[in-house]
Amino acid sequence: QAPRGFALFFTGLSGAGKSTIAQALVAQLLEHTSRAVTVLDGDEVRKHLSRGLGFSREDRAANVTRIGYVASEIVRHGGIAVCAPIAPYADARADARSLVEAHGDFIEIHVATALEVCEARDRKGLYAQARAGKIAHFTGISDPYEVPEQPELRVDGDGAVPAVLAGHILDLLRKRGLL
Ligand code: GGZ
Repeated sequence: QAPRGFALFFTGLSGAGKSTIAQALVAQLLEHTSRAVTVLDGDEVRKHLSRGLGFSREDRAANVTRIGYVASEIVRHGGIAVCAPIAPYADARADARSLVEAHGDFIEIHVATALEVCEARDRKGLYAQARAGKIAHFTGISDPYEVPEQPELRVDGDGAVPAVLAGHILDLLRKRGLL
């Protein structure tokens, strides 16, 4: 019997550490499974799957729903999908969840790094640009982030080591019988 597929859906602010934790997780995951792991990272998705979309509520919803659809196809075939968009709106996250849950498990992981920490890191200089009014609708500055109420897991990205957080996620997967 083919193993049940699942999606790991990271959500959180820009600079929260979603991609870094996702990368650490994939590395650890591949030590425990020979199943295909497909990463749908925010940046990559916007270059390909969602090219042309902006950051209005509608465009973000379209982006997140597309990610959910691709993840659902991966999960339908028994694969593992790792998604890492900001996904600031609860209703779009719920759409992605219901697409995936038709075929397997949806594990929502809120990377709850404080805005102050994300802004202090400002790895790409985007927060400074948003504060200067050069980027409109920037999540956390001039656009909302709806905090997930009941994610499967909430991790505090403030000072944590990505590999340690990834370890906690693997523990959760084991507990759920997914690994
Ligand atoms: C938020 C923005 C914006 C605005 C450009 N708001 O840290 P990054 O740079 O690499 O990740 C952010 C990425 C967000 O795209 P997502 O597809 O994850 O967003 S959503 O789920 O809401 O559709 C950031 C960059 O794009 N970026 N403009 N206005 N982040």
